[in-house]
Amino acid sequence: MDIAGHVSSRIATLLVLLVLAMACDDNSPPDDDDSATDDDDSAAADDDDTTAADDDDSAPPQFLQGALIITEIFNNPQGTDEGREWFEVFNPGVEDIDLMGWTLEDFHTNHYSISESVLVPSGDYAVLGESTEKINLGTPVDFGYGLDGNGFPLGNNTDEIVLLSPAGLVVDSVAYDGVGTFPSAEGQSLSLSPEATHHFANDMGWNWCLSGAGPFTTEGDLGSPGLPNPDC
Ligand SMILES: [Ca+2]
Ligand SMILES: [Ca+2]
Ligand SMILES: [Ca+2]
Ligand SMILES: [Ca+2]
Repeated sequence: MDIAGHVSSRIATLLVLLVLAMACDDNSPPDDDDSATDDDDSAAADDDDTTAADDDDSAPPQFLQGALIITEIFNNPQGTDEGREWFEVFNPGVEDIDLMGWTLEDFHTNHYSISESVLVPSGDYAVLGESTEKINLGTPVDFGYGLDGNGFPLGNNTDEIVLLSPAGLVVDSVAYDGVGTFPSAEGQSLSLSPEATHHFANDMGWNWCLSGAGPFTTEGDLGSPGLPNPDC
């Protein structure tokens, strides 16, 4: 091929590439760079423009596993359990977390969606329990999810607490079994060892002990709702 032929061949190649470039955008489908309803970020159905309800500012925060950690469980209060159960979560991150839109589940029948704002401050705790009223005998419950049957009852021997983010991710779960390696007693909370404050470590019964802190109720129940757990 002579030089002229070579040059025209290169031009033809460039033209083909140009046409191909015009036919698609510069990133992954199915979005594009224009100002229509989609764009080049990764969030589906939103864009970078200023139209309300579809820009990037409205995307809910995304959470990773371990963004919250279940650190204490009071599944068996002295005497009747009604209105007095609770569990504690810890936020190890640098941002406060609002539990609105989060879901509590177990592996069986219970399913509870949190529909109001419940703040878990960075580096701090929140206590979720059956009641914020005096039926709980003074327990500092931050959010009441209701009583047995209409709430999130905690089995005294075997049960699970599963925390799901608004996107449906299991951020943490604990499946406890009083006849296995998890401790169990009436009137004492299950307390996670401070050295095991991690969403994997709290799956292991040997990282939990019966709390000797408190008492936190007039009945003498032992635990540390809303406060750091003592060493096991
Ligand atoms: Ca119970
Ligand atoms: Ca009881
Ligand atoms: Ca876990
Ligand atoms: Ca505690």
